[in-house]
Amino acid sequence: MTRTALITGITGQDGAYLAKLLLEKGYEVHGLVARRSSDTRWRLRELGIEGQIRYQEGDLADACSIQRAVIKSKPQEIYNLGAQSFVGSSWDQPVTTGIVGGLGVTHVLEAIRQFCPDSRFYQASTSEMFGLIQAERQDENTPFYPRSPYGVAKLYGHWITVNYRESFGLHASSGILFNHESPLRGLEFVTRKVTDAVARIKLGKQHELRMGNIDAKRDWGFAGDYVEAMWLMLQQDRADDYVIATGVTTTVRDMCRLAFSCVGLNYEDHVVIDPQFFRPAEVDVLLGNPDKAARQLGWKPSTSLDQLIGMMVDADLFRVGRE
Ligand code: NAP
Ligand code: G4F
Repeated sequence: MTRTALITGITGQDGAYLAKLLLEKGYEVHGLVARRSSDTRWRLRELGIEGQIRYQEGDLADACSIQRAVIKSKPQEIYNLGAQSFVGSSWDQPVTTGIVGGLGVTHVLEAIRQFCPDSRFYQASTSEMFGLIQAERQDENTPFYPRSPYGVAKLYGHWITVNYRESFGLHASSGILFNHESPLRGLEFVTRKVTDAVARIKLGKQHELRMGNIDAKRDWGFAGDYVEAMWLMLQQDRADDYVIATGVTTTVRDMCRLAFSCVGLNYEDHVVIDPQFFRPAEVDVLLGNPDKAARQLGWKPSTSLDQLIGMMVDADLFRVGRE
């Protein structure tokens, strides 16, 4: 029998890769799309799946629209990926970030509780919840210490997921995913900002790249690998929480070095440090321990940072070259 999934945030990086994965597995895929004045489906087009999705209009801030989407799609699996996901903007839009990324989770869980209690639920939690890290390598037992309105909102989303699992027996899992990137990453995030600039500088369309704290360290993986982990979590008999990471951390500086070296350039000749890109509070270092996911889900990342950045630089060279 065909399985049905509902994805919130389907127009985002992860939503697009997850939709493709589920379609390949034979799912009927419904996607929640918020009303916007401009086109948001470019990633789905890029992956050649725009016409295969059943769109449900709705907004995570609007509980009625979430209920309607759940009732209409009757999903066996619900992946809640919708959020204002850019940490930097969360200080400028703290309330929206909290309503969508925090309370919005409760809107979805309540709709499940009332209309489809047997559905399985995935919550897009984040390593940003670790913030000011309390252990050198962060795992499922590491205490949280969020450092941004985004991290605080996501922590609410994480705990309400755990709470609905424990209170009502919902099959609700939380994936604590570390940074994951791809050629479909938004241009505001640091890897894509860098690979786009590398392409522009190489092709003579830009000369310098203005950056913030390049001493920050992140555990970066490939989004295509990480959506596999989301799906695996919902195939388990028991819902649980999992850290998904590569177990390797790298400075933004070294990621820049790597990206510029892909086109034979030296990052030091082009990167300019600009205070406007520093944050009110920084997450200095993230390093995940994905052992539980390896053990229980059989999940392992398949893409190194070198391969990932190389793939992103190639895609940006191709795109910028055609502009
Ligand atoms: P993304 O590219 O920024 O996508 C965010 C998605 O959320 C978009 O589809 C956006 O729709 C949707 N959205 C925003 N506000 C909404 C609202 N009010 N109602 C309904 N949908 C709304 O993010 P991503 O990188 O794919 O990440 C997916 C999820 O994983 C997010 O929750 C993020 O916080 C979390 N996460 C990401 C990472 C990472 O490294 N990528 C790591 C850990 C956790 P529009 O296109 O209409 O704006
Ligand atoms: O790429 P970023 O903006 O990602 P950040 O803040 O780590 O958040 C991403 O990963 C989280 C998982 O840990 C997700 F939950 C979240 O939704 C998002 O996907 O910044 C990475 C690092 C930061 O330390 C930032 O200060 O890069 C540093 N950085 C230095 N210069 C910069 C810049 N970040 C951006 N965006 N732009 C810069 O110019």
